[in-house]
Amino acid sequence: MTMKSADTAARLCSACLPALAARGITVPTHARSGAPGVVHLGLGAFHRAHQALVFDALLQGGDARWGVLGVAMRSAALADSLQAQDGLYAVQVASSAGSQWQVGGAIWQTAVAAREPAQVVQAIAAPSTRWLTLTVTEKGYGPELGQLIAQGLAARQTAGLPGLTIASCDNLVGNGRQLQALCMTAAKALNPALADWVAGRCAFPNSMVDRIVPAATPQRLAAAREALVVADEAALGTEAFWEWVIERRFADAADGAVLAAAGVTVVDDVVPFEDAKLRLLNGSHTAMACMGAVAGWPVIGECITKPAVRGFIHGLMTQEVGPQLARPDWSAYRDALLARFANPALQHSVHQIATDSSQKIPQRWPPSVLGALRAGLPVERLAFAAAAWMRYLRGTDEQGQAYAIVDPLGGELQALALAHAGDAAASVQALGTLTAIWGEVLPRDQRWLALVTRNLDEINRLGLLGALAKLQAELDSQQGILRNL
Ligand code: CS2
Repeated sequence: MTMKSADTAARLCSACLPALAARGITVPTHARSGAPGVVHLGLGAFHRAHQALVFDALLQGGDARWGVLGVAMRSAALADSLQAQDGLYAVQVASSAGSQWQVGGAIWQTAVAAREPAQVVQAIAAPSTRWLTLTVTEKGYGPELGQLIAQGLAARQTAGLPGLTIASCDNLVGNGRQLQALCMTAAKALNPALADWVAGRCAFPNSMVDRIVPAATPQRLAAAREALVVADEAALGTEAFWEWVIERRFADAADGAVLAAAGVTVVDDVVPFEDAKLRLLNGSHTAMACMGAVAGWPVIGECITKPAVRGFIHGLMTQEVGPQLARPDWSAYRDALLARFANPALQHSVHQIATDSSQKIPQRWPPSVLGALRAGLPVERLAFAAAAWMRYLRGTDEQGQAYAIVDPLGGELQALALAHAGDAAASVQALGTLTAIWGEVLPRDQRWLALVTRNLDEINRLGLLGALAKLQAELDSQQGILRNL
């Protein structure tokens, strides 16, 4: 047998499951065929290691309504790989206690929206479908998405079928409401009676989802191959922690109890959880991503183990962001986050997190800056993070290594950053006043702009680590003065 035929033959598939179970790997034993009850848009790593495993647990418990038709929005490669593996993929869950492989079995079918849109519309309109879930990333929330969903809902209405629970699971503020607005606009444009039907029959819960799931690396695929003996092109690594908090707002009210029994937190108001997560976890992530990219630290685990960065992130969460939050246990969430960031098994690339920063920053930083300014809290670390982003946009690290700015506004932002590279004040005038990123108020706040300018100037002169040390020394001496008053 040649290497090639050995490679193509030995792929993860249903027939492999008994052998994997015998090796101590957790595998699905539930039936994995039939009509899916869930259509999921956005087949990325996050969904497969988070929600799809919750659905897998429900299926394993005997509730056959949670099989998923997984829709990749554009790229066919992953959907086709999963199809070739009978929808199966392995997840390596790593905690301080060690790591364990698990095979997820909730994805029963796949499709590609760009390649077969009619199939997606039909799936949304299928009698078995009860839920439509989404992880299409921040930039996915455009009119096209609303139109795709509205077409499926129109077919449901025509067929006299019940409404759906339509749950956005992206890192947006009020993600359910944003998706609802998008779908209502598209429904109205199709037909006003459809808009009434959607408003009356479909539910758009807000939802906070949390699990760190880095994109798979060649190392992870090699580890999967070693653990499973067969190849798995869709393998992933993640942490043990996961959290899904969802608003009690369902097309079928009984689903709340079903999800709660699987470990999902069902609440009347998701906002306190969403604020804490977007601002503490994602806000810190984007800060470390920009800092790490500039300084040449490739993964979050390396950033957070540098004492200067750990101190900075701890201070950011404790002094500037945390006191504004309504989540009652935010300081425990912060402490857990510091440990999660340091998980050495994750190898979470700073460049992956820095991708699409222009779409992520609006949820992650400006609400905290505005809240801190209103509450009289410090904003020095948030200003440092903003400055690090501006330095990041130049596309070359401090060792002179070039990297790509992957962002829908990347070309424009990089051109602005490079045009003013040596002049912090001009950079901040160009990049700190973009209302699409910072909103209406911060671009006019001279105190804020001056703080960002000072930090960018120090980064330019002293390097990222030098500027960080100087900031910390200044903050320490301010604390000292306050203590001595
Ligand atoms: C990260 C998130 O890539 C990013 O922007 O901040 O994917 C983060 O890992 C998840 O939201 C964690 O729940």
